[in-house]
Amino acid sequence: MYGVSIRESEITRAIVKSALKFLDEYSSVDVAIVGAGPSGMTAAYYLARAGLKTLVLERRFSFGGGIGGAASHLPSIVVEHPAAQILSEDFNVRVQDAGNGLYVVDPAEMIAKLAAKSIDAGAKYLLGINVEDVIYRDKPARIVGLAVYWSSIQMANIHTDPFFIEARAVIDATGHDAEVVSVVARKNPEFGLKVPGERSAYVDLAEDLVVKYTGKVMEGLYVTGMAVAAVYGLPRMGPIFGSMILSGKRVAELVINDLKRI
Ligand code: 48F
Repeated sequence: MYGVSIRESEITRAIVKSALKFLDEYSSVDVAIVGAGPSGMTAAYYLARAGLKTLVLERRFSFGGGIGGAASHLPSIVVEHPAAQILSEDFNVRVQDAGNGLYVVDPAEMIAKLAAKSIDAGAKYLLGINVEDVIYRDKPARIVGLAVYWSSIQMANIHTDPFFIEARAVIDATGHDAEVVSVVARKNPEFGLKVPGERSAYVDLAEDLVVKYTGKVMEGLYVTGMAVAAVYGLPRMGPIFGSMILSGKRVAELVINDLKRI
């Protein structure tokens, strides 16, 4: 074909060699982000841009988390100041003024550009990987990585032991269920974490509080995006995404600062 004869076994070798090299290299990272939604991808961009070895683990085979479903499946994402400027200036997303301090962006463009910008900055993504658990140390208590397996195994509902990824910092960007903090709270009660879940909607308050509470929940473990609302019992904000961008940027700044000091 096209002057080259393709051997099936060579296809297999090309896949296996490059995939195993990747998994070998990324079994230990500076930052592991769980979830490729708006907050996780924003954090990935700033962390990678700062030179940190950054890996995003996403259960689905696709980027974007809740961006694609947008506002009740209508193809417009609403953001406010200053997230609108950040999307425009740092991610080259086209932003339209909708009046009343609101701006709209195309969800497909937002997904594509958050993903592309973070990848170009050096972040790596593993799609189709489910994060099941964390790795911890005691005395002092600290999260030091993740236990993961393929999403297809989770969907098949069969048991297999996970493999491990060590990280200097883990970021829970899993959205409404705060899955990473929840598993730590459930399995390790001595760490004193609680996940009360988000409250009903109060947009103005929620947008500010999610950013304000973004950050470290215990040594080695940080939370961003809607997971912040679940962990701190904050109100939800529904179909407005500005705080997801600001929260992702903020968690990156905090982690960069903390890792510089270690
Ligand atoms: O839900 P998601 O978009 O989280 P976010 O960044 O943004 C929330 C908004 O989309 C929206 C909102 C804001 O107005 O209310 O909902 O906080 O993305 C979370 C991603 O994490 C993946 C999940 O598939 C989704 O793409 N995820 C969740 N749990 C796991 C996971 C897990 N255990 N392992 C791997 N990926």
